[in-house]
Amino acid sequence: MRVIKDKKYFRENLRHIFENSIYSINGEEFSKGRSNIEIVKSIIESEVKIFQYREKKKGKREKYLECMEIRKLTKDNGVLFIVNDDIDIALAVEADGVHIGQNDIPYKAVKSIAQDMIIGLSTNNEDQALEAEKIGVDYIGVGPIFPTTTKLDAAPTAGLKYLKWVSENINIPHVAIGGIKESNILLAKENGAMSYAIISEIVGAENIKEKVKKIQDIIK
Ligand code: 3NM
Repeated sequence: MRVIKDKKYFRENLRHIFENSIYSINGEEFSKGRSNIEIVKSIIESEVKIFQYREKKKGKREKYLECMEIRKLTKDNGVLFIVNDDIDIALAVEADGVHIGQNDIPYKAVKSIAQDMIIGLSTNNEDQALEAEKIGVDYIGVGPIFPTTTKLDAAPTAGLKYLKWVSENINIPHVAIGGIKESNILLAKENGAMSYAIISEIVGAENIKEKVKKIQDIIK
């Protein structure tokens, strides 16, 4: 029987889906001239199972149109699709989830309009992680693990110590983020990372499939 990978399936299997997985995020300015859609096709072909749409430079309409196309591609291939920040777009395209930051609309407000969605929250320290767990967030971002120039307003590097603390003290799924590369991902794994959110190292690779394969071989 073919499993229907809808929101309910993803919610019930979130931990399993996150464990030892790449969580790929787009970033067109680092993509060597390739469009977000081309990147999504490559990451799906590379068998990445979690994708977040994050776009800070485009207008709502363009983002919506890209997300419509990405929704179809991810649905057809059983990929968990999360939209960063834009709850309206996440709802309109029927994404599986939405990811918010500490300065966005608070979790409870998001939950009130997107009850059945997976909701992720970025955290940079222990207090934020404990609070996220307490209020019922589905998963947390943990970072920045390493210095990154991809996110201009990134918090100071939280480091491997924070990651290790989360792995030992927080029970909801988490994804390590910030400066993760093929060359340092083993350190994140050794410090308890459950999954790995990566922008520049993947979208900026000449050969995305080869890069993903190399990373998968390290984290599996
Ligand atoms: N959020 P790269 S770090 C989007 O710490 C984002 O919450 C972060 O990009 C956080 O893999 C980051 O190219 C950028 O370093 C990650």
